[in-house]
Amino acid sequence: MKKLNLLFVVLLSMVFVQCKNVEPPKPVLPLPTKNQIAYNEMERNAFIHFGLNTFNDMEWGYGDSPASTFNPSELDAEQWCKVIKDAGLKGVVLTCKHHDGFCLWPYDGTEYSVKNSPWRDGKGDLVREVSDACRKYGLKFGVYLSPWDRNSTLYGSPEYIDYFRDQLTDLLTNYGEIYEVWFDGANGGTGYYDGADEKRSVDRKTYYDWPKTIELVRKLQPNALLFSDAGPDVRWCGNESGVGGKTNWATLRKDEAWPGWPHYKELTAGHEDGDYWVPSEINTSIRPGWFYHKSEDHKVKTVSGLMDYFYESVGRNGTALINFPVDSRGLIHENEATNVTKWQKLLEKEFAHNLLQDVDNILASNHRGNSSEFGGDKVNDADKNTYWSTDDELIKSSLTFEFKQATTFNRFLVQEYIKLGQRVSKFTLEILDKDNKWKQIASETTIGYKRILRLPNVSTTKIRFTVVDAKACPTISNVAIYKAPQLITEPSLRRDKNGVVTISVKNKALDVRYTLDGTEPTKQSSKYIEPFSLEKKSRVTVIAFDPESENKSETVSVNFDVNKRKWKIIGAKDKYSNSIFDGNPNSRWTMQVKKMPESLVIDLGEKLKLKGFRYLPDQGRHPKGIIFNYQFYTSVDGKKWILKSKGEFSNINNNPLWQRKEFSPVKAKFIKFTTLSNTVGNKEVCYAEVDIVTE
Ligand code: FUL
Repeated sequence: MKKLNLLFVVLLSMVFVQCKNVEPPKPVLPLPTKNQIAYNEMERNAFIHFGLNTFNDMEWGYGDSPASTFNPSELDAEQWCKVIKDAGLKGVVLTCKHHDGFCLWPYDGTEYSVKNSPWRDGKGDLVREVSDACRKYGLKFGVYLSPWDRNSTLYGSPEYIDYFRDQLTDLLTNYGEIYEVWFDGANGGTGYYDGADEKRSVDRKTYYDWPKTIELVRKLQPNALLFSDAGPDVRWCGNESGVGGKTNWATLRKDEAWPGWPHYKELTAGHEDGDYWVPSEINTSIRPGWFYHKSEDHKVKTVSGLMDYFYESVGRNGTALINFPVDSRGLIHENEATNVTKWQKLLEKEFAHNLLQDVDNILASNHRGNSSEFGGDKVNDADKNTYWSTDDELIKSSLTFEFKQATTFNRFLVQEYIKLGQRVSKFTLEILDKDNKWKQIASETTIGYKRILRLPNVSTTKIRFTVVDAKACPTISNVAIYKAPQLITEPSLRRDKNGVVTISVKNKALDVRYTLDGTEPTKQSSKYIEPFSLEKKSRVTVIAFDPESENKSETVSVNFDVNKRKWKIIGAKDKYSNSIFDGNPNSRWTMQVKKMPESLVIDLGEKLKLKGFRYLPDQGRHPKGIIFNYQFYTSVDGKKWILKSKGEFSNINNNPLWQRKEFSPVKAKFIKFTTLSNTVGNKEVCYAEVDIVTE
């Protein structure tokens, strides 16, 4: 009888536990706003850089390029939107005014706008055309308005702030709903400034009186998110190469970081103890430059490059903002259109089937209050508003997914229920191996809105996901696994000082074919077996074919100019000096010089007809000596020099890629590359590579 009583009490209390209303976990502050959550869910958006730079082959116009040079012949904003929509992107941010001050709408506060261009006989309004096209294609529309204005005479004075706010008011009142307002961090410096032609420095923290501008945005567009280096609503990820932090907190000690903060590298990871929710936006361009340059037509990110970008942005708790440098016709170039459409198709394939839908059992080490509301199955119910959680004190906890049959996967996706804050700081993934032992296949830090891991193919009947540490009990809303098709990464090419070309592929079993005449390689083209010597200026085009399927890599094409065998640096004794023409972007020659300017003089060993030069800065993680202001001279005898090019490598600090400068052709045997200043104002000068462009 006693035993029966006890059983009854146990059963009753079990029923009671099941029925009692278990309190949800307490939120971990700070929390996202509903607009920030909606923004996270957009996942991938488009950036458009278009303006006078497009027609003047520049990255940072000085503010003096004539408005009359803005003349797209076939501008079609609907073509942009169609490409963007087909790529699966959800929003568009347009550079309504870049640093050069030129307005893409007929703003009545300046003459420096589309109204003084031949485009649409000066009657055009590009902001109108793009915002209308966005609405037609179901895309959200956002505006980029550069705080720095290299054209305005007012820049640097208090009156400029009124001018800037007036422009902003125009954009935020006349073009419908705006989802994002983008303020660039590049601020102050040399410029045309209506003829003053001088340097105007501003205090980034105080000059703009940002709080008032923010108030204005909130009033005019209450749903718009404000982007700047450190927020207030969305932050920069600290680089322009499209790589989010593996550790990526959406939280930030914003008051320390905003506005204008030198420690911008910290923006990559955010701050675990951040007191504001400021998620990261991971912006990059689909080409090396932000604006269109014909010379970069063959440098469009490949599908595998775009895939890397996806996993390193959306897959790392960030929102992707991929830039399209609209070309001088006023269209998104076909190379971009082709690659982004393929990108979207591949993403659809990779995430076509969540294999966890076929799971037989999900075991939770604990679920909150034993309530089914917080059960392990909530991570697999396709409902973003339900989640698995544990009792408050049980932070370390796991979910085990059991399959009757061995399942092969290579992608792991996990999402936190961020309405209750970002909590997890460490998690692991294990599989049950053939000997029935747990084997760890990943150990990572943060999750946030979304985290995706790319893994080698693994086959198992049990997968264990463990939250090892978190700010409070975990709240996991979604877990998924996929088996993505194999993607063949394109080969890479380099040529050394002696003209020897090496083609590298990740997978040695691939059949690598190349051409030297610019045509697309086929399976019948020359087969790459070992490094070969390339004497003449040529374009090498390569494809890696999978011998076992119809799969092949993207096409890679590199223009190699003349051979550098005879080149000599005059006066250089440093053993690293030859790194500057070894064809290896990762080797470099760094110097501490006594004073600037510093000149690099090269004897080319023969007289050549030059029409330009190229410079690659330090490619390291913490680059040094990046040249900013330069002069480039040529000479036939090494004594009498002609100045052929001078100026700045705009935006090189944020985007340290190959720089190319062209000039009118000239015969020369010697070149002199002079550094007037580097990007940080110290006495370091570094060259990863230096090259010439011959006619
Ligand atoms: C940078 C700018 O200076 C570039 O030109 C570009 O607009 C990029 C998105 O932001 O800071």
